[in-house]
Amino acid sequence: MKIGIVCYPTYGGSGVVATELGSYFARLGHEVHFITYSQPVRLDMLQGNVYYHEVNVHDYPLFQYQPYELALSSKMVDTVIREKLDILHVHYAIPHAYAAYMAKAILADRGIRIPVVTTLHGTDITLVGKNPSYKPAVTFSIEHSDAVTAVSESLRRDTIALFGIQKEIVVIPNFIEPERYTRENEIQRSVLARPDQRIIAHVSNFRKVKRIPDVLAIFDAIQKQIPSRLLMIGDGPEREAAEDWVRTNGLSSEVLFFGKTADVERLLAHTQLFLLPSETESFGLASLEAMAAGSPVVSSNSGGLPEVVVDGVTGFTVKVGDVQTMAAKGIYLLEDDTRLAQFSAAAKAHAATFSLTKLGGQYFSLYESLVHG
Ligand code: GMT
Repeated sequence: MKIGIVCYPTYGGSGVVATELGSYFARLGHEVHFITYSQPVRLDMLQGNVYYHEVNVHDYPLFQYQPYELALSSKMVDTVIREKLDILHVHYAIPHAYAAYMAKAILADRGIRIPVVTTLHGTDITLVGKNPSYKPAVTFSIEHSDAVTAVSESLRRDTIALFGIQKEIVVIPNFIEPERYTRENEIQRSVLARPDQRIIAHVSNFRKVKRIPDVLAIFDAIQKQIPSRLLMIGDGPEREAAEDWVRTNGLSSEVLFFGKTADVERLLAHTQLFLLPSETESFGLASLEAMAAGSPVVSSNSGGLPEVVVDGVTGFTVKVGDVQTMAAKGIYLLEDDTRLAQFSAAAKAHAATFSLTKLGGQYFSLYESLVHG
């Protein structure tokens, strides 16, 4: 099959999911065409069967805002025609579903039929999409996609509640490749922590929604009772304030900031507790990745997180903002080696049920039903 994928090319979860899914289909022998404004960060262009079509928006002094959707629709039209694509899969509704609707209409005018799958990822619905200035266009383009998927049951419910969507929304959860997470790797544990310390980690884009001050408060409470190090992985607007807080509170030697790094899996391999206290999270891909690496998770219970983290089995889900309980759950996990090993094994086993082979297969069945149906 010839598949067009539209996504954000950055470190965000939706871009990662789109890139990993496309790479998987390419490995299976399908032709995968990424259409976006820069090369997706996780994309290996040398793997074969993978193509990249850059969307260029030209600056013109008349425009206060550059018309990205127009350039994207036009690039989709060109790519579908030139590469004879069978299907377009757009990740993140804004503005991709809208641009895809326009591309489809233009192509229909030229007698070309192209089915469009829209995958909703979270903030396109819960934060951005419900903004009244986007709502009619987002609602329309979701309704007019040939198929709509959401990454969790919670996001499916939110989409129906916020937009009154009538169209069926199929839940296909995010995935990992279990074989990529191994406890053996070339980063020495001694580089990260002393032998007597536990290793705690957080991975995100350091936006407000991730509640970075909660991550630090939970860690602070834990390290007062259990010697620990915190690995802060990722980058974003809240990072500077977090670094200030760490310095002011004398924790500089116990909190390590890694920024954006390609070593996430290798760092997670040493992680014994993962923290994700987000305000809202449609899925929380980072928590699934941590579990795949064998780390239990203490997260908030918002959005789709309880669909990923099994409370009391693979970690704990706690009310948003209740940092005291989150810290207490973290201490409970870290204070007992046997208990920690049990939660670690359960986390790894549960994460394996979200395999790319299984969930990629669900996406592919959906493609087939639209292309041949
Ligand atoms: O976390 C973000 O704000 C980034 C956003 C994205 O662009 O990828 O993440 C959303 O999609 C991820 C992949 O499906 C989910 O794992 C995240 O939970 C979701 N983020 C939120 O709902 C806040």
